[in-house]
Amino acid sequence: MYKNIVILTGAGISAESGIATFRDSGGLWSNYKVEDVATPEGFARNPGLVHSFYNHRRGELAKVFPNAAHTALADLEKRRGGGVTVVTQNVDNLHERAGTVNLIHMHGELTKMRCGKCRDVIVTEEEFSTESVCLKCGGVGSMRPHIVWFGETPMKMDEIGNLLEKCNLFISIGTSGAVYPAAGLVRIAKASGAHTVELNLERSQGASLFAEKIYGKATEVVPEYTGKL
Ligand code: BJW
Repeated sequence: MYKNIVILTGAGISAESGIATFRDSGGLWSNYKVEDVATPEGFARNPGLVHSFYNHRRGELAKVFPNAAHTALADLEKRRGGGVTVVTQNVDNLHERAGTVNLIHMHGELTKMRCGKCRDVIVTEEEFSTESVCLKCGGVGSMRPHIVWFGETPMKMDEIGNLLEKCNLFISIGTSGAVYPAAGLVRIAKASGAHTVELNLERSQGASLFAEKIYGKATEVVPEYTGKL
């Protein structure tokens, strides 16, 4: 019986809900240049483009629903009554809409914006532009997506490190293992003595680091695996 379970999720868990992944063929990075829409430098160069990229994705998120993999993780947390935390790289809100409560968004959230001047964070479903005004400090054009771009520090890293130190089971779901520090979390879990499992459509870049690997669609392999825990 595993006492403390940490589950890392990536874009693959939301793919069957209809949200595009990043690096699969036809993924977001086939249509947009990472340096234009997912770096602070890109935002400084062309904030209008970055706002329209995230406005569009926020709009798409409102049209989709959690799938059987999100629900299986929420059920696991309820059934175990503690000791299960989902650390997601995803900026969508499908885990919380499925019922997951112990959740860390390490790369930020699509439904939040923050002011680059006063740092105030708001929850929103609205569209933003270079004319948008911060309701707290009145700054014009200072609002930016509450998202971790390349070169920025992921959120709640200390909390994630503490969880991994106590973890007995680390499950990685639907991530290519291409982006650090998320891709390195498995090494910390292993150093803590945790059993490590990869559930993905195909071998990720870090597949060799996992003790157990199961390949298939998230909506099939996740309920099957978590149903046994
Ligand atoms: C399915 C499926 C189905 C599909 N069922 N599976 C050189 C070496 C090492 C590191 C670096 C380096 N140069 C720079 C770095 C650091 C950099 C980095 O990692 N770069 C790499 C590209 C090399 N990282 C950073 O800059 C990070 N910050 C940082 O390092 O700060 C320093 C620091 C470190 C530690 C402590 C403190 C400080 C920040 C990274 C920010 C990432 N941001 C993004 C954008 C978010 C906003 C947005 O959404 O717009 O986050 S990038 C993008 O990639 C997004 C994702 O969260 C992230 C990971 O992608 P993910 O989830 O893995 O998706 P895919 O598409 O890659 O893979 C999907 C997988 O699902 C595939 O395997 C499919 O097979 C599978 N799949 N259908 C099951 N149905």
